[in-house]
Amino acid sequence: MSTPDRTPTAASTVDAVVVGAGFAGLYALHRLRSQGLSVRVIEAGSDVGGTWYWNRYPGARCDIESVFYSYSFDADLAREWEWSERYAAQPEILAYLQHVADRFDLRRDITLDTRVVSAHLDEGADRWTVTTDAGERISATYLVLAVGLLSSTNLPQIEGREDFDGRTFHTGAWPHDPVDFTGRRVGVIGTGSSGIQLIPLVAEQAEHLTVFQRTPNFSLPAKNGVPDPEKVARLRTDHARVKEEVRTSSYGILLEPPTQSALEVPEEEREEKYRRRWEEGTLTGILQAYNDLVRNEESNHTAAEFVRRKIAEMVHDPQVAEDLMPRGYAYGTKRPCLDTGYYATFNREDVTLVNLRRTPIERITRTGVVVDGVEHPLDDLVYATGYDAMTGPLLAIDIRGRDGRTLREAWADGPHSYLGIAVSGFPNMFTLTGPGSPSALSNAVVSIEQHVEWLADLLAHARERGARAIEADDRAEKEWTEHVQLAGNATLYPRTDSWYMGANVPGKPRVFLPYIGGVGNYRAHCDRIARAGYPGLLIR
Ligand code: N01
Repeated sequence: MSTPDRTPTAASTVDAVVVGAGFAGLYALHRLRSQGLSVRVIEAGSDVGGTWYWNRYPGARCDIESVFYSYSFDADLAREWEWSERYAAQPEILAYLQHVADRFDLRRDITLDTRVVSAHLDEGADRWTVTTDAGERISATYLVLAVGLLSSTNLPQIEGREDFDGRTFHTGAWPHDPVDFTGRRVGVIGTGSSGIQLIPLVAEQAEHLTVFQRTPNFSLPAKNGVPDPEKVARLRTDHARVKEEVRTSSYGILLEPPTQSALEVPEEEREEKYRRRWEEGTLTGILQAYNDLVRNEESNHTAAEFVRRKIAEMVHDPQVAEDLMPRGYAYGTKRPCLDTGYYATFNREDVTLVNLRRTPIERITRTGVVVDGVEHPLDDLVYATGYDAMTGPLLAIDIRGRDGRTLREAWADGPHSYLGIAVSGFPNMFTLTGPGSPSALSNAVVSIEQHVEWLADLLAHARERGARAIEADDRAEKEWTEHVQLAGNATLYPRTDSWYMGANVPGKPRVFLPYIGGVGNYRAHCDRIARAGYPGLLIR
């Protein structure tokens, strides 16, 4: 592991700079290096792990079963590593990524504690000059952006935010030392996946917890426990086949694809299926019970009603239950959540739910949060307010391509890309699981492996031909970007304000960011393109 030299230097030269050492960056390093490329990974954190390095809030865990939320590129790695839980908690996932870094001797090419501030194209040479906050300049043929989908934290613009005198936290940048909430009055703003995971644990410790909820979310119980022994055994004995099934599925997980509409079956049968899926405790179990839940409002309503009835069963106070029920948007169009004891937390005497749908936060003061003229006194305030998703981490870097055009300018009306990985005007730059790829609508690890492997093959193809530059063709990019929007528009997603639509960040263009065509279909499409010699890319 190298430590950054903070004095400016002459540019060092490598084949590829990879930005980020999370799931994507680590695998990109391993794969590209094994093809003989010289690679430098630059990582802002003090260790590898990406999302799982930063998100240390109480309750942080994955919501895709860990046996599948793991790399599949190495059968031995998959066989050796034993997950202790069905949904592993953050420390265990971080330990896994540290293990991967050590096992594949990755650390020697990773520079930690260092942020990439800019990447400028040298047009004549088709190379990137990457500058870090340590003052280092690196000249690279390829710029591989593995910056994560949800890594630019979003703080709400609430009057008085800076005035608060107590401790403040954001779930996505949690302190490394454990935070003790014992005896404290804690406020949490936000009830997305992060808030829903954190709230039950903070409630157990705090003297009093106040939850400020703007939009209630749909959450299912995780039914966490030990990993399913059958799935573990199958992975051990039949790794290749399981891997193939996962990779060709819709979401990158093992789940029988639904064949019926929710409206095709009698109500009792539908209820029974939802009940079984609820008991199974998976993120997409209910959403994938029928084939039209994200397309047909009436079908969706049946699932939404089922979850609302469950909330009513779990929450004792009818008004609190009503306040916790999502209404006015379709189930699944904000990312659903998996929780452990979330709804029951609101039965505690020491937990208050403040419904911001009735009255929004007026302001934050030195001592608390004011809603409807009433101050809720707080010692600590936790922002579980999410991220500038998908484009935020890319646009945080000063990226300049052809003619000095910035990526921010190129994406002023929303991201444009070919297959979510290449951008016209930015030759030799690649966005791993970028906007326009299935990424956020999938098991991210499966999508990461697909992008890294496809990119590695593409680079090998170009290098064999002595090509210096690879760039998305403008027309192919337009067609793909339109296709991504058309696919999104055929669903209920665009009707909802969510981070999928960029709606959580003021001023962000409203476009559907991920590609909803399905992991398996997308992979097949990318493979066809590769077999045809990469039409849609200019390789010269
Ligand atoms: O963020 P979010 P997150 N006043 O954007 C509220 C992944 N993830 O960090 O919906 C009041 O979902 C906002 O309200 P509204 C996963 O993909 C995965 O929770 O905008 N409230 C919302 O309730 C997830 O989807 C895991 O009305 C304000 C909340 O803050 C993604 O990360 C765990 C507000 C933000 O929810 C993001 O999740 C955690 C304001 N001014 C995260 N501004 C796993 O389990 C915002 N809010 C793997």
